[in-house]
Amino acid sequence: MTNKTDNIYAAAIDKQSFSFDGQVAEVFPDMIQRSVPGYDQILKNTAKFAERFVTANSHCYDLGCSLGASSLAMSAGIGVNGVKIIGVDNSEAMLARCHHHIDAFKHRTQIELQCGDILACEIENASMVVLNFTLQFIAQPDRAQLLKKIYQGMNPGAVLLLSEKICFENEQDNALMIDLHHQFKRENGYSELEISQKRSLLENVLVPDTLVQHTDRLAAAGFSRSHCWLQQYNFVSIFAIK
Ligand code: GEK
Repeated sequence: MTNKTDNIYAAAIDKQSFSFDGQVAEVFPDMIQRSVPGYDQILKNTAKFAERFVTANSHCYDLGCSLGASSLAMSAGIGVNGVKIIGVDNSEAMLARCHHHIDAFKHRTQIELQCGDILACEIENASMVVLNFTLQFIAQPDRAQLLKKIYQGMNPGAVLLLSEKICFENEQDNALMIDLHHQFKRENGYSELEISQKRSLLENVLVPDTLVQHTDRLAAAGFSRSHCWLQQYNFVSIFAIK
């Protein structure tokens, strides 16, 4: 599988906002690796959570699956039989590539892909649900309802893995974390123009919450406990238990 370099924003562009189109899908593995601190760690540990939480004859969900990296990570960790992983994404361009990706990598657990809105998909008999960097793209008023639906479709003792870009209430701290994130991107070869164009395109598309907003929302949805198990700058991963 070739990993094409993301240079979509290297020259000045006249796009009005960001979308998960064919151009983004084509360079996605490179884009997410170079843009999201901790992404590799999150995938590695997605497998470890799957190893511990996924039960026989249950479902796993990868909501906003993009090219299926989290589905494949879950599959790598699952040691029990009769499990189906369901990957859902509403970008046709992403899902078309996801099919190829999934076929190209060995996986022993069945992976089914659904093209659709995660706000509308059914969740049932779930022992693990992954929302890796997807909730941030859902309209803020819809987030609580989505988490409630996920909670209701999970079996007792099941795990939700929620990874997100976050913001901080204190403006100085927020600016520091954004600055360190941009430095991370520069160190990964992105130019100032690429960083600033991507930042303005994502404005109003990727809307981050604070860590407290996330944990409060998880508690309101019914989760008995949740913890941030990884943080790098303004990127976190949380596990929540039903
Ligand atoms: C990974 N989890 O590599 N319904 C379905 N899909 C959606 C919706 C929606 N309402 N909104 C956005 N998406 C992946 C990375 S990327 C994160 C996830 C990023 C999809 C969107 O099409 C995209 O594929 C994905 O959510 C977010 O572990 O690009 O920062």
